[in-house]
Amino acid sequence: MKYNQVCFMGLGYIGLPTAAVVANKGIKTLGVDINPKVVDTINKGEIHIIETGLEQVVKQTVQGKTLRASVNPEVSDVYLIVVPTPFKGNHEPDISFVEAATNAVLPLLKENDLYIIESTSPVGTTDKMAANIFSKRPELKNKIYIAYCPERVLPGNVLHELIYNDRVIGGIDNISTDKAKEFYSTFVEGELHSTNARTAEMCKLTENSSRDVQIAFANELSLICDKADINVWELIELANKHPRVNILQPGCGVGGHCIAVDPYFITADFPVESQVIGKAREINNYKSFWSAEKIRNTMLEYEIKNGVKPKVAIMGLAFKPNIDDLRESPAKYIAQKVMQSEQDGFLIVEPNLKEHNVFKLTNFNEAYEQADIVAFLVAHNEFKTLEYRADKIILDFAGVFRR
Ligand code: SAJ
Repeated sequence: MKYNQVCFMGLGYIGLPTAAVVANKGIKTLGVDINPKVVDTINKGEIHIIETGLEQVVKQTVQGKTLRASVNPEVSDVYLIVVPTPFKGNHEPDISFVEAATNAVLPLLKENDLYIIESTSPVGTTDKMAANIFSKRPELKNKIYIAYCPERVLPGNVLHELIYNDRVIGGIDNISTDKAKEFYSTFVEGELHSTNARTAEMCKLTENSSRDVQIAFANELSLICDKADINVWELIELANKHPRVNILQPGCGVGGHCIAVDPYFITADFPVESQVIGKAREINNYKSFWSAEKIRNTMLEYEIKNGVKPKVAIMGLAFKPNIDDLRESPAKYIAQKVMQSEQDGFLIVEPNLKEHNVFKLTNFNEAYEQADIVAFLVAHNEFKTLEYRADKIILDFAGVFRR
């Protein structure tokens, strides 16, 4: 199938790399974003997000004229909805961006077009959007193809995973699934698995909830081990020697914009049934609160014992190791919480950032040298080069020294 133009609604962490990969296949691609600054940046061949290797592909495809950005959608053959689906204050999913993007392309749709939602969405969203489309454009009923296909890429490795990960594709009918598979086969080398739209929607939520539940188990173990005076890292390593046990690593909480968010899309719609999923969210959130309390209590104990306030190094602000992304970061939350009443005596470290608009950053070696209490919140590679120092109080929430 030859596509005259593919239109991506949303040029964020997933939309932009996917648009660039499609454009790199020589397919004319239009990226649409409501933010004119983002559109200008991309049209200059530059990017507004951080992702390894992305700037080069964007530059190449913009220069080669296969990728172009605009604030308005244009008539195309394929429309991909790749906008954020945040949640509201009460953890109810907010699909208003998906609705707005759909309404924006609605007048442009024509016979044989393909409309795909990639945004993480509550179960039933694709059917809802299809009903919306057909209510306003009844002449398109059975004439266009509608499908849901979630992304699964890991921030930091997006360009590779976009091409090599398997994908799950669910249409509102079999022909829609087939048409969507045909489109993805233009750039995906992983296997394309067919299902229906509701299963594909639930599959995305299940993947991230599964990881959240598994991390919650590790975090719960870390709380038990702290009380029981057992090294949780050693415990997990030993338990994982069992051929059918594979426990993840505890940390200072779960962050990012996916794993800490998507499970709420299940708990909001299935509150009675989703007991484990809901509890896992609570445990992972509690772990951040507990870590902040632990730091504050250790500071108080130090002050009582030594008669002076301690210097405290907060090691890491990112939401996971070796990235500079602070969105929904438990480490950032903990830093803010422990510094709430007073800011003196804290050395904040984030080796992946040059500067931060709130925190004054210190080099990791310097902070380690100067601090009386060292709280490792993220297991960045730089921290693993440090030698364990018995003369310091080390709170290792991230398993840097695994002790
Ligand atoms: N974490 C732990 N312990 C672990 C592993 C992770 O505490 O053993 C923490 C991390 O520190 C971080 C959080 O979990 O705070 C999430 O990190 P992650 O690396 O597990 O996942 P994300 O959010 O970067 O990306 C996830 C991926 N989903 C799964 O692995 C099931 C990715 O494939 C998805 O595409 C992405 O969410 C998304 O966009 O949904």
